[in-house]
Parts: sequence; C-alpha cells; structure tokens
Amino acid sequence: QTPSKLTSISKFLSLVLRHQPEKIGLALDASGWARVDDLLQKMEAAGQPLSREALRELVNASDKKRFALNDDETLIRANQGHSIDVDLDLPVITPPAVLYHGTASRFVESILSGGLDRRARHHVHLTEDVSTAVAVGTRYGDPVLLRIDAARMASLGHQFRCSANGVWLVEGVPPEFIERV
Ligand code: HQG
Repeated sequence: QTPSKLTSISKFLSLVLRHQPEKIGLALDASGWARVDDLLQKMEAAGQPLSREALRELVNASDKKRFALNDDETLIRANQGHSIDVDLDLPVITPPAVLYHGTASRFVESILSGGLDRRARHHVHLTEDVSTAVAVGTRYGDPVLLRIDAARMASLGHQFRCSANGVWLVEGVPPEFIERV
C-alpha cells in the first residue's frame, strides 16, 4: 500500500471505529470492539476492500497506534478518540507530574479563562511529550503549548487514564492547572 492509501484507510477506520460505525452497518460492543470479520466484510461492501493481512499491517505500522487487535486478532477497536459512547475500561492511574496539551493560538484565551473541555471527544487529550503536543496544536493553526500540573490535579481527585497508545485522558482541566509555556 502507498502511504497516502494507508492514510486514507486509517482515516476511514477512525471514522467507523470512533464516530460513525452505522455508516457501514458495523456493530461495536460496549467497549468499542468490532469483529474483524464483520469489519472486513462491511468495508468490502462499502467499496473499501481490505485484506486481513493489510489490516494487521496497518494496525502495527500506524504512527500513533490508533487501533488495537485482541490476542487472537478476531476483534479490533480504536485506542482512543471516540465521540460515540464506549467504555474503554481503562484503569485510573497516577499521571506524570507534568503533562502537555497543544492547541491553536485562537483557542488560548478561552482555555485560560474556562479551562480545557473535552469538546466532541470523551476526554481532554494530554501527552508527556512536548513535540507531540506541538504537532497536535498545529492541526488547528498557530500552535501554543500548555503545561498541565497533573500532579496537583491528581492529588485533588481528578482521574487520569492512559490509552493503549500512551495518550493521557482526563475529563477536563480547570484553568488553575494550566500554564502557557
Ligand atoms: C480545544 C489527534 C476553546 C483543544 C491528536 C483542541 C490528539 C478549546 C480542540 C487527539 C477549549 C479540540 C486529540 C476551550 C479545548 N475553548 N478551545 N475551553 N477546550 N479546546 O481534535 O486535543 O489523529 O477534539 O485545545 O493527535 O486537538 O485523532 O482534540 O484544539 O491525540 O488519533 O478544542 O486527536 O489524534 O480538538 O486532539 P480535538 P485535540 P488522532
């Protein structure tokens, strides 16, 4: 597969595994898993045929490890980023003391006064990695890096979870924990 073809298939998988499974008539269970057989059959019917091997390669090669297969490779789900109601069953764990969020400059005033909201997603997405945060912010414009005092948030009872691909998830970040870097 060419890189652009892989990207387009990955985007299609994100669409049906995170946002609109009904678009191809796919069923997800309460934890967001779809049957691989069902997915491949529905993708073929939707004019996006994909072999089992190509799917496995895409899952393994994906830069951000967006998708996970279960042990016997009969089930697949998105690791994070859902807008539909799924429960990923991720445990609450202690975060690193400092996490980062990258956003676009036009959002900063609103974020510093009202905090970070989850918007269309289930959670606010945070990262340990400055360069990842900057890349995420660049998607929406001129990037701004925000430093989050995760240690203090956790000590005050905010619940942090970490997705299988290392994205830190929290329901919201009030402004007092946010500092523009
Ligand atoms: C902003 C990609 C104004 C927030 C990335 C962000 C990430 C506010 C945007 C993942 C706000 C939401 C998530 C407030 C939040 N006022 N703006 N109060 N609160 N915002 O895409 O974090 O490719 O839903 O700063 O790599 O940008 O999907 O979240 O700019 O990991 O795998 O509202 O998406 O991963 O945008 O990105 P998003 P995000 P995938």
